[in-house]
Amino acid sequence: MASRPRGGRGRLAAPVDAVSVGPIHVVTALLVVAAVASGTLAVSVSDDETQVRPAGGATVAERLVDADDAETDGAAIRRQRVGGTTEPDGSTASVNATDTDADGLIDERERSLGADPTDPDTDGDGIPDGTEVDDPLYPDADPLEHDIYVEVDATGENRLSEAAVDLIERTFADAPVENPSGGSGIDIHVLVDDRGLESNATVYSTDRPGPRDDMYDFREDHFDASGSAYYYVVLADDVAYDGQPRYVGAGRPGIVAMQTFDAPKLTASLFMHELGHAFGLDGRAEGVDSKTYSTEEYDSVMNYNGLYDQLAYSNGTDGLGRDEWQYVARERHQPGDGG
Ligand SMILES: [Ca+2]
Ligand SMILES: [Ca+2]
Ligand SMILES: [Ca+2]
Ligand SMILES: [Ca+2]
Repeated sequence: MASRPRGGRGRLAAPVDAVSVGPIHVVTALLVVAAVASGTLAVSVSDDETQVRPAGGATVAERLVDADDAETDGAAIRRQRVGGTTEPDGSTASVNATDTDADGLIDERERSLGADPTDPDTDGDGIPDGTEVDDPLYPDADPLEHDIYVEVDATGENRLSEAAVDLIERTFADAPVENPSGGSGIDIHVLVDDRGLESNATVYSTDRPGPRDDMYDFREDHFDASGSAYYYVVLADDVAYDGQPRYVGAGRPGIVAMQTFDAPKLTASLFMHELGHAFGLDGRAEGVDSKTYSTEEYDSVMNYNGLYDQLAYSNGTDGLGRDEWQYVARERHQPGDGG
């Protein structure tokens, strides 16, 4: 995969003031943004002076993911799940064909693709070689490059703009992760699925036995790729934590609920932050969800001093020295683990 250039967007003139709320993070890894305590943000972005607010709507200038495309994507996921059986390596294989690592690809075909006949997951992304080659649930998967799949559902009028998705894709493409193909980077596939789901003011809640209003309920009801390697994201008007409106996002293993912003960079940054939690980067790790370290000391979107001002995870070259990209590539929580 060729690395793409970064977006080159400006920095926030007045970064959103994120605050720590202590032990809540240990349990919930929630994002807290004090600036939205009143329900509105008042932050200006230096490059275009856009007024930012937690919003379901988008600015006129912002191109949205096309509704027809989104519905097509959603239908595709459903079809793939319904018809989802994938014959391992097709019917043309001879009866004597050997699949040494039982990944669904015979050794001969693995060699022709450059995959490892003795490793069921050559690129270590959690998706078996045969699945990457043959399963339509994973469009554009490459058994020699790291792939991550995310299904995005949305309540009401919430949207992930193309610009936000592009920023996210570029950030992963630039990841300092080596691939068996010889290239670097992670190919993240953000598939927009359901839209216009019934909205609710308490999408993240610890009260699971209550009304069907938390992100786990949304996942149970609407996650077409459930049980696969996909991560699940639900966009909502209000990701209140037990009714507290200052929260704009929540990430737990395998799952994210978040609000969106008019400015693509803010949405993309919050997406990266909460997805980091879905990968297992949580508040028990030093510096995560806190302002303890400057961005020079801890250069990550997981740092509240870096949130909204950047997109990437740390690469181990900052003062803290923790390589979050390697964690994401090699040790992250896999949804198939039960998330
Ligand atoms: Ca094989
Ligand atoms: Ca293999
Ligand atoms: Ca793989
Ligand atoms: Ca792959």
